[in-house]
Amino acid sequence: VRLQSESERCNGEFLSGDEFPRERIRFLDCLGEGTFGKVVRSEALNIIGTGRWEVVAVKMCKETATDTEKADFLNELLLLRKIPKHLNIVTYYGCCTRSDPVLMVMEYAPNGDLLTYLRGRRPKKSEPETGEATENGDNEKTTTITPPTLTSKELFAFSLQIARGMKHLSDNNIVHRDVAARNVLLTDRGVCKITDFGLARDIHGSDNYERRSKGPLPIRWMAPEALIDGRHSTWSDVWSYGILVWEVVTLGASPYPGMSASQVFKFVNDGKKMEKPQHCTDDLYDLMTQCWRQSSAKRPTFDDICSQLETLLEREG
Ligand code: ACK
Repeated sequence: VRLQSESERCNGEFLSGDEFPRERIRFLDCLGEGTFGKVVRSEALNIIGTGRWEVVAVKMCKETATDTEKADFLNELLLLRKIPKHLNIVTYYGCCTRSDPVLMVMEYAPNGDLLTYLRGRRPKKSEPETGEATENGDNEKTTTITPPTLTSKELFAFSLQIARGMKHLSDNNIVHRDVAARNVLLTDRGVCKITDFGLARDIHGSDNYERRSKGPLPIRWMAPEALIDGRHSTWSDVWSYGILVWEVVTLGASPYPGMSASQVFKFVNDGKKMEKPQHCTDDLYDLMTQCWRQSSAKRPTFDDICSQLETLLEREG
């Protein structure tokens, strides 16, 4: 029933001015493929009124996508197009819906997703080729460690930008439901953009969204109330945001290291929290643990989080 009413809603709304002529899109290369969709770096003629071909990202469903996956894709399209523009939310440009495949055109973020970016900035161990002589004249393998290239100030700044984007979503009654480093994009100027609104919901008029459909769940990012009875809200987004900050501080580690999904489920339900990661300041860990308060009402708002991070950043100088 849900699915039907969603696609009916789409058919009505698609007749608006953001339909973009498909022939003015040139596909370049595939940026990534998920289970049901792919994102292609493309060029679109005059999509932002410059009269030129602009580089954009085009998201589309695969032909093999299930009905639920197609519904998630259309949900993302419908939701993204009505979010008022914000620096820290990926900008939606337009769509092609009059024939298949349905395309969603959005701004291109050259640095890809934050998770991959963070992992790529980890100190690397470089080893000379086997048998290659080293400076010492021997030919044993040596290991040189490259220093980390991200400062704690930069990591705070990423966290703050994402919190600003999340505040914008909550101000507009949108629950994202999949807040994670993999769902943040990065521009060439280091600007964070929240993306992937496939699971997001407009909760106008209700405080909570109860999940009804089945699908893979981002268990390690989920608040206890979302895990136990599918209750999603801005407060459960705050919890997930705390996990995202943990990912940022650990340069993209997987939350609850060494634990299986069912162990995570039990751990979180028992009211336990991840320990302070190495190199994490007390202040930032304090912020994470506020986000992980068992009682959702006791968690900070995104507005509080922004203020705390602004103070921390000022202190960094
Ligand atoms: O790390 P990535 O290149 O960043 O791999 C994923 C992949 O597509 C699947 O989501 C990339 N991607 C998604 N949306 C965009 C976008 N708007 N700009 C640039 N890359 C994008 C993402």
